Amino acid sequence: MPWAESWCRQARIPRLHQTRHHRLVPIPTMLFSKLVAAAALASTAFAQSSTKKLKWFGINESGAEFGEKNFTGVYGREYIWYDLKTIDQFLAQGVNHFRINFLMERLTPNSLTAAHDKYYLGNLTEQVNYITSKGAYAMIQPHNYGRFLGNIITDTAGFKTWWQNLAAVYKSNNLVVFDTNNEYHDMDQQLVFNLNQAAIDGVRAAGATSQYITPEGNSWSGAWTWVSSGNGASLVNLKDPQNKLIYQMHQYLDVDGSGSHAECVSATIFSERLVAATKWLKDNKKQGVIGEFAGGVNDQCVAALQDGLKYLADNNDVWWGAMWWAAGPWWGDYMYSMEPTSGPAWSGILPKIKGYFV
Ligand SMILES: *[C@@H]1O[C@H](CO)[C@@H](O)[C@H](O)[C@H]1NC(C)=O
Ligand SMILES: *[C@@H]1O[C@H](CO)[C@@H](O)[C@H](O)[C@H]1NC(C)=O
Ligand SMILES: CC(=O)N[C@H]1CO[C@H](CO)[C@@H](O)[C@@H]1O
Repeated sequence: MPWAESWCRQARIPRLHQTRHHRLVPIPTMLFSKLVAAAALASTAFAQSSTKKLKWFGINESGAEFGEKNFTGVYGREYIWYDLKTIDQFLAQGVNHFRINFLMERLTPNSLTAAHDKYYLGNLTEQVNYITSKGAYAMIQPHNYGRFLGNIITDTAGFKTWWQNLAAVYKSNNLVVFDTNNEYHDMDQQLVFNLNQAAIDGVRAAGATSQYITPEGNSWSGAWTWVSSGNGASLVNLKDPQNKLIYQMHQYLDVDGSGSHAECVSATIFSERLVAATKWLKDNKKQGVIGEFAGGVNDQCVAALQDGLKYLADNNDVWWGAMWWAAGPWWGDYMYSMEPTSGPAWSGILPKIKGYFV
């Protein structure tokens, strides 16, 4: 069965190397007075702030990037798109943001500047339109780790063109969010900066001016290493004329932060791994989102997830939300699967975390 080989082969293996982290953008003025009021409250007392919520409750939809070493692949054999009925099931649970995984090579075969494959783009657009027609956000997420056809992308001009061409398709849809790339890693830091800046420039050059963009960092975009890896010092200098950057970081709760174990290190490991990144966001007046997080279905992980989500919500002046890893039709009994309704996390995690979101 395709799912079995797919999940061990791709989604997880890259993570084994290590960690992730990420962040975001400016606070809408509307919210500003609320935030000031909240900050005042928080400083007068360490009172309970458990009523604070996160505005983005996200799910990673994974499958269209499966078989990722087979750059072409065939729909239904190497990869799959997402069942639109499951989108409705997530919406009913309060999920309002879908991070859509796909492969760059299937969209523009052989070259960053090639024309779009009509069918792959057709499927991506069908997903995006369905999600946004329901009022939810659709995150366009090339699941490429800063690579194209297996090689680190060094052609920043070509990367800008790739983004300009794709953003043009969605430029009038305000509910689309652009994720520059999934989990850059083992790359020159300046190149990671340059690729993020090229993506931002390409999106804006396409006339997509109202959408949020989420840069990701090197080192698998880990939150816990956002500062120590050098991502913070480098990516703080990204420029967006629209001032709508939301830095995207990833955070897993297992021993090596790879998202490959069911066990969580402790009941407070999630919040602990967010402290340095939260300070970076606040110090630099940036905004962030946790674009991937997960833990196994067990009491310690549930406690850690709740503690971390409360921490994020308590700091919702800088954190927009968090996106569970993952859903998709081919995950089978994968320990983190939140696919309705058979995924272990659908019944074991979702009911226990949804209260932290708006
Ligand atoms: C890639 O996918 C195609 C289409 O399913 C298949 O025929 C081919 O054997 C695959 N190649 C590899 C190397 O897996
Ligand atoms: C999705 O991809 C399949 C396989 O290439 C294709 O037959 C179908 O027409 C595509 N759907 C859309 C909406 O483009
Ligand atoms: C934010 C998030 O969860 N991203 C994940 C989405 O799915 C891919 C796998 O297909 C992961 O590698 C990403 O980390």
